[in-house]
Amino acid sequence: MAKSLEILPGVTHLPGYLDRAAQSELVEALRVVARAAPFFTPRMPRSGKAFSVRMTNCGSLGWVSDLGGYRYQSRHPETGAPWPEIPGVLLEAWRNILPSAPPPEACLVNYYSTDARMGLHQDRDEEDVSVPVLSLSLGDSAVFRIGGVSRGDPTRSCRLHSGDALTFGGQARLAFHGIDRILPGSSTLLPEGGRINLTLRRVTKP
Ligand code: MD3
Ligand code: FE
Repeated sequence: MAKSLEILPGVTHLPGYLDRAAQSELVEALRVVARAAPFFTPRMPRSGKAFSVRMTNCGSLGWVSDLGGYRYQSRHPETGAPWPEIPGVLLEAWRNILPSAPPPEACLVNYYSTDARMGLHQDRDEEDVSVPVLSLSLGDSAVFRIGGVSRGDPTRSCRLHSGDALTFGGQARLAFHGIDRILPGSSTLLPEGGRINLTLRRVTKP
């Protein structure tokens, strides 16, 4: 069994959960996902300002953001096609890490070029926040920041490396969090550079 660290209440870090071969297999599976569901540029609901992170999804539901708001929907916002299925390697990780959780419905795929970031936010578009979120990182390392359930709460930062898995449950499920920056050249996994983060989520109550 790989090591597992409770780095904060509700946050479990499994450093190097995926070995290099599993990471490469996952990248290939995600290239197939992205052919069916191309990366799109989400926009902020009020301002229409583009995110620097590009996104796609797999699963029965996908997270999207545009002038109409933040939401989960069953189809790609640009092609109108249903999202592709969640690759088996990800369902296996979910079952392994969260054995008592109901199956995930959404897998959000975030791509960070080396200059992308994600501001502090809460994930609260899911009906069921009793189930933890599972995050997997691939490619360049990131400086991740997490605070408390109020925006002004003190924050801590830690680095997320390729192959790391984290779960956010309990009091951390509604914690503010974000990505301060990507560390260019810190991984050779993605020939194009940058970072992919996957978040697997339960959206509806089972
Ligand atoms: C804590 N993604 O997709 S992963 C997101 O690296 C998101 O792309 C970041 O924040 C990324 O919403 C951070 C770590 C993470 C993901 C979901 C969380 C932390 C979380 C949900 C609740 C609390
Ligand atoms: Fe988030």
